[in-house]
Amino acid sequence: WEAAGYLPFTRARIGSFFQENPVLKNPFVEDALLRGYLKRHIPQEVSRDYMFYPRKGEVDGWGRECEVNPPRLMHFDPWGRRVDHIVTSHAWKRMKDLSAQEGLVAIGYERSFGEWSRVYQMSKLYLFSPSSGLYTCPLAMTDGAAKVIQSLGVSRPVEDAYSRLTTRHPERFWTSGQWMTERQGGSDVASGTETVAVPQTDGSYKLHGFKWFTSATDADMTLTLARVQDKTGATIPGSKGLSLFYAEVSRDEDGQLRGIEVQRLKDKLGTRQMPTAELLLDGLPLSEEGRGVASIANMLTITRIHNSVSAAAAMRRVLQLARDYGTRRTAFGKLLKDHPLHMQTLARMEVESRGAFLLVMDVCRLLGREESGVATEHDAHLLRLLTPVVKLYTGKQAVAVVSEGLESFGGQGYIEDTGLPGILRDAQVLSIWEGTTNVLSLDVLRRTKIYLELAARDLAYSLARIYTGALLIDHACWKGASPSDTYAALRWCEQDLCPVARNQRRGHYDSNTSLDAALVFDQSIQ
Ligand code: UCC
Ligand code: FAD
Repeated sequence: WEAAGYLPFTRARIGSFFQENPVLKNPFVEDALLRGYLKRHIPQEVSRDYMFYPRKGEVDGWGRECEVNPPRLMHFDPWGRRVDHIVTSHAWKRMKDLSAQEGLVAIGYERSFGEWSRVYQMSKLYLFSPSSGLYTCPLAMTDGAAKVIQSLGVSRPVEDAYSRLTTRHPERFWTSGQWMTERQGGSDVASGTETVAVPQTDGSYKLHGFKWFTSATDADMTLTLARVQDKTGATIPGSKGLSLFYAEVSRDEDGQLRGIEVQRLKDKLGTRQMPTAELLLDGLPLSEEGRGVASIANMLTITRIHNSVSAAAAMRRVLQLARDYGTRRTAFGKLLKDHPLHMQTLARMEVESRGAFLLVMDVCRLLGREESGVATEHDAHLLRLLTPVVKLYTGKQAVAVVSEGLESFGGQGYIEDTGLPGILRDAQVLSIWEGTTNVLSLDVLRRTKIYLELAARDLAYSLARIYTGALLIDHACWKGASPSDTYAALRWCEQDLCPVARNQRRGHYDSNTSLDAALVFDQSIQ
């Protein structure tokens, strides 16, 4: 530099070193466990890269565009008419077309791979999810709506809707919303739902209410809950009074939304790629009266499984980037990958990610068995029990693993336009929507017929950890397994597998209610 007549770091010169960015290689090829799992369970000819990872590279760019060009709400047109138009990016619309073409919902209903169809579908979604710009959210609800319609019977007025939700033709493809949450409560839907359904003379209903969270609000239709009014205007309180309704989101000749007003879009920590709105609405009937929660439960099963797929996928994505970065970044004279402590950190994340993947895929396997009519009674119970378990466990794991993952990039992990912070922001919602950790733990508790409320969360974690340990061991015993599969199983089993037994031994469930409350509300300092 000096011989050439100038020094680094003078004036506008910023030195000669630039860190190479982490490179996302082919996520299918890079994922040894996914490939091993597919090789083991799905016939060889389907375990091909092109069948699982649609339009590599191109999709990543669209996902990023969804993040930097988020949806916005246009309340009025230039001439002052109320239009409530949610403007989305080109990339978001392309995701919709691609999703139809790739059959990301359709595969589950075509069932070309028999009982393994759900594993095939969810493997594709697992690869698509981290690049999808959150398009997996409307796909989850679309899949859930198709499942509800199928379970209630595909007849008018929802026959056409069902064929649109499950088509591979982009021009016919519809997405669905899932509007359950109102201001009084999203967990306690039975007490929180104020929306009323007023019967009309033609047999339809007008819904009047306020939906507090409605995601991917650019959907073509929705399923929602309301209380039917009798002739006196009275409704039945609680769960028994709730019915499920189908509503198409359409516009009249003047371009105005029929029966829906968009109050505003939510200003969110993450998931900014997709709109989440507050709505006033009206619609059409679908379920028999009083069976609203039970009818929409099929949707919850599907969306909770999708949630878990996204959680496992987020962990895998951050790990793939972190391990590539480890081969490019030098600290204290050697590459990060040559620092044993750094490798231990990534290995711990890897074990969590492998466990999450196997747990998610096992639930998909059970779903596929149930849907293709080969499930035993035991399989059906296991599916019902493990659905909340996998959702609550992977939702929490995703936040922990992704957060650790960001740290593995040092300061760059905190820098917005690397795209890394968005992975953490988006992971944070996975434990909140579709049932919070506590609410799902209580659901698990009810399934196991144990009545110790304070143990609910620890019990759910214990089930997740023990069952996942068994899956890791089972996979390690497969004749095609690698030494890493065995090592991952050992590492998992060395951890605390059963927090509920430990805490019960220590008496933590005996009389803690008042002590917990005193601790939380502690004001004792003088
Ligand atoms: O958050 C939302 C969308 C976010 C965007 C989509 C993301 C998808 C992933 C994307 C990845 C990127 S939508 C809002 C989600 N909201 C919830 O999850 C609500 C959480 N609350 C619960 O889960 C509650 O447990 C309730 C509301 C389901 C039930 O509470 P209740 O009032 O105490 O009711 P019961 O008594 O527990 O259940 C009523 C009936 C019973 O059937 P019957 O009457 O035959 O005895 C239950 O067995 O419903 C049945 N049931 C179920 N059946 C309840 N839960 C289930 C279930 N999970 N599966 C089967
Ligand atoms: P609350 O029910 O008030 O819960 C508050 C806290 O209390 C939580 O920590 C919970 O675990 C705890 N808690 C509640 N009950 C119990 C109990 N019995 N025991 C112990 N702890 C308990 N909803 C939709 O219907 N459609 C959507 O499209 C949709 N999109 C969303 C998008 C985003 C980005 C977000 C953040 C939310 C969305 N939701 C949607 C709403 C979501 O499903 C609810 O926020 C969620 O179910 C929790 O309900 P809540 O907000 O009323 O919280």
